[in-house]
Amino acid sequence: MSIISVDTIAASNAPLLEQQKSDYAHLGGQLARRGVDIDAIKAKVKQFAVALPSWGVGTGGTRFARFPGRGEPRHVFDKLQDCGVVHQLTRATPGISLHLPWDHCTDYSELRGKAEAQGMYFDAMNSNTFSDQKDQAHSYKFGSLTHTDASTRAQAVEHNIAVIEAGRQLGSNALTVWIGDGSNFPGQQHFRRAFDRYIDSASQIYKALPDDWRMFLEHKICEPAFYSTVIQDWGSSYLAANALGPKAQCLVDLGHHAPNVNIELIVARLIAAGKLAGFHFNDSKYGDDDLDAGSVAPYRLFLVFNELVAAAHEGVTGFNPAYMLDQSHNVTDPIESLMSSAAQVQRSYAQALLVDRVALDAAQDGNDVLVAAQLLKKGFETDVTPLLQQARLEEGGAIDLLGCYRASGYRAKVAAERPASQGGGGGIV
Ligand code: PSV
Ligand code: MN
Repeated sequence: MSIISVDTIAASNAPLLEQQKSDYAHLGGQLARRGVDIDAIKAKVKQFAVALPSWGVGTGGTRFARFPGRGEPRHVFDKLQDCGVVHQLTRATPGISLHLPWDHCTDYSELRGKAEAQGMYFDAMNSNTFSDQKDQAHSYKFGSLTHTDASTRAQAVEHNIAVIEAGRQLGSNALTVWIGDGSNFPGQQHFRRAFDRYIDSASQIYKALPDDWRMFLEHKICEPAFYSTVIQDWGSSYLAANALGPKAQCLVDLGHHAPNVNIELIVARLIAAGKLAGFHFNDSKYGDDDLDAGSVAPYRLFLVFNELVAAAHEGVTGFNPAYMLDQSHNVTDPIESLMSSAAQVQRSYAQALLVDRVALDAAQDGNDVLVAAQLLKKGFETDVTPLLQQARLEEGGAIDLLGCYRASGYRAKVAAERPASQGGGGGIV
């Protein structure tokens, strides 16, 4: 089922075909001189998928304000359709990661059927115990899975189990747990007891996982709790994943670290420990800014992929990370941001595939520092745009993502169908 007509995509591609052919051949010639087969890299890029966050197709905001765009999705079916546009043009985003109860739906089999008709499936499910829902018996103001009150913890556990059940109906096979639990004042929380309560609650959720499911534990250095966070870093996440068992692994959201933290090193450590669950890709300048992937620090994204490609190349056992975007699109059309972020993640992957692993091993073993550094730079500095475009073209996508999307008039069309959503203030008064 196509949301953007096949003719629109063909019309957008037509004037670019000749130039595309020659750019691809030129890059192919350059790579051949390095002993790299461009078609082999293209085949790997075509296999690569990054899941879309359902919450990413709506305009995001800060705690100060949100400025909604036109044609905001009204419900999960609208979100699914917007995700379908991203996938149709990029051919790189067949998975959708849902967030409950934001994406609550009375008929999950209908939702699953619609996704499948779009050639899509449901990736990891996310639970929300970081905000209170209408008619909820116990408040999460002072925590959820780690709350001092047993009934509040039980309610949060129950919600996670309901999310697993919804995910089972949707064909998902993973639950991502991120909690906002922590403290705002020194002394507010007994650190060790709060962590113990987390393990106790999380193990009840773990027990409810179907056999073929994984549980992704997502850490975050701060926010919404500003003084301390229970699962604040990969160390806490790793301790928890170990305590829970083999199905529990650590999810790395790129925005959830202190500035200057070496995220690629964390990735390498988790791979070595067999505990890398996967990623929430985004970029950041100050903290959890949820900026578009690679928009600020593309080299860092490349270095993360360098670790991933190295692990795959070396055949590390159990290495099977899940890839998702997690961004907040505050000032752009979310569909445009998601498309360019998916392409950016693919770009980093392709560039990492170009690194000469044999030469890098030799340079590392021989302490040839500059050559090692330059081998990485050589991959990163290669403009793989024609390769990405060719992969999309061959899969029925758009050579020029933005051009095609804008020519389709999709945003204006949905703006006419969907009532304008309210903007408004955030939490600051
Ligand atoms: C928290 O900052 C986070 O990264 C988690 O993944 C949430 O599920 C998501 O953002 C949406 O709030
Ligand atoms: Mn995240």
